[in-house]
Amino acid sequence: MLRCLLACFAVLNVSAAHAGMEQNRPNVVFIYADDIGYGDLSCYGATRAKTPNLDRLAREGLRHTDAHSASATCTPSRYALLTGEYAFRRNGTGVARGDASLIIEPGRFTLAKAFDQAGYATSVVGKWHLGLGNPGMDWNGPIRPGPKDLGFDEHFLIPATGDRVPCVYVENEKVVGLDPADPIKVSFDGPLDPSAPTGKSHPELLFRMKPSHGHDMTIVDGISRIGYMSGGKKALWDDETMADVITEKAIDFVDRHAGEPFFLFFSTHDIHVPRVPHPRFVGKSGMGPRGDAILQLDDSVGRLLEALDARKLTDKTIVIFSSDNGPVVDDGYVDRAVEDLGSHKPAGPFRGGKYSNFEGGTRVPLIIRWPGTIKPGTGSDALVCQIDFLASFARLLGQELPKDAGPDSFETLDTLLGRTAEGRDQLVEHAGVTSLRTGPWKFIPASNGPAINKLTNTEMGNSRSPQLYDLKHDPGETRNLVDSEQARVKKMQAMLDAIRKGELSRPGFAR
Ligand SMILES: [Ca+2]
Repeated sequence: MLRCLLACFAVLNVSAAHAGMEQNRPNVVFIYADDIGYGDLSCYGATRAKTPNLDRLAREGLRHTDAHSASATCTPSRYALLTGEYAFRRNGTGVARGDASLIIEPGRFTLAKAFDQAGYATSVVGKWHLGLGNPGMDWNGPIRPGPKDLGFDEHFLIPATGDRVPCVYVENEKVVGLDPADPIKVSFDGPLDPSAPTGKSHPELLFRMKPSHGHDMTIVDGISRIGYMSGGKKALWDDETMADVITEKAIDFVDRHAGEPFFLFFSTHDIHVPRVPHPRFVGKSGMGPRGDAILQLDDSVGRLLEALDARKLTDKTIVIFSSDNGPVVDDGYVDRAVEDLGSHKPAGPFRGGKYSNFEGGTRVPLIIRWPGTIKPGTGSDALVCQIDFLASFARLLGQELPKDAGPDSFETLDTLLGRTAEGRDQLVEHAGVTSLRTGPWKFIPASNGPAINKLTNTEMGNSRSPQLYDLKHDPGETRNLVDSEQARVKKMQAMLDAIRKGELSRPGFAR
């Protein structure tokens, strides 16, 4: 009897240890949407846009309400997410050209590397926009260095953005479907063939979408883009199927790695411009292509969640959803985004949006689901930032950060998972200037930048005088308290200066 009890105990013990192991090595699917605003999802208060799959994720997980991307535009946000370093510390991390070389040095410790070192299968599928190759790279040869040099085993990429050439997919260092007899050339310095029609010279060829500002160079799929490309005709993507193509690639990765821990960075193109959703979504939102692209994004999320359900992976997978920056309405194409917006507020209660120093620039949705660990349907208003994923996941995976990695990435795992309500005690919000958050306070230093970006009609939060807002009582940043809070302003300016000088890096960081 005793022997039997002992044996049973041993079995229980082993399975408990195994379960613990599994909890320590969950799969991670990080869905990174593009230009989705705080107010764009029904689980964040939208009433005209319906996002049932994201609502499901929120219902089953934790919804953060003071979460931030590291910057108010794509490239710097993504740079900071992967490296744990604020983009303002590095030259060349602004919005990248379509022919930019890789902006993160090969071999550097990244978020993907943390998973890679922990023995995970790793992949990035979707929008990259961190540059590829070395300067002057030939797109017809091997496209490297790239994600493989930063900890991703495999990749399937939109190299830059939908509105920039080259309009081709790159899979594991090669342009997909490239005919060697029709080589690709890419230029951002001027036309490759002065006789080739552009959006500017031949607007009658723009059967799908016309530009509202810029975006008037090479025409692909009836849409003119930023930059010039020639050749590669068979490799050109089709905008209407882009979400389906990358969603299927993401699910294929899950399928191939269902039996081992995996990290999937699924970086959607939705809802960036040009917004050309598949015909099955067209007209369904009542808000034009921008609203229809929100529905398409939600559909991609739903299909990925279903794929996890069908493979019985839901319980051992952390799913994260967030956005790389705040929302923008007219971002360069005539797509009725402004006209059809109605009462919809893409940035929710916040002021500004993509590009802006106001909260709308970086305050984004962040939903995290981890069955068995995160209590379903919970919320957190702690101050958190995507830049902390590096240090936080390193801890979860039991990986030590190299001393010189992730200077600005603080380990905030318990906050991200809702185990504590204590958030960061300071955060830099990066747009035209660097602003500082401490608790409910937001300090925006004086700057000479324009108050309004006239092209996108965005309030930029620039002012010749410094600004201080109490977001707890004034989330819309309407009452500047600089005059009545001079001591606080001084303190926050000093702290911002110290952070910029690298004096308040994460514990243990050393150059
Ligand atoms: Ca973006």
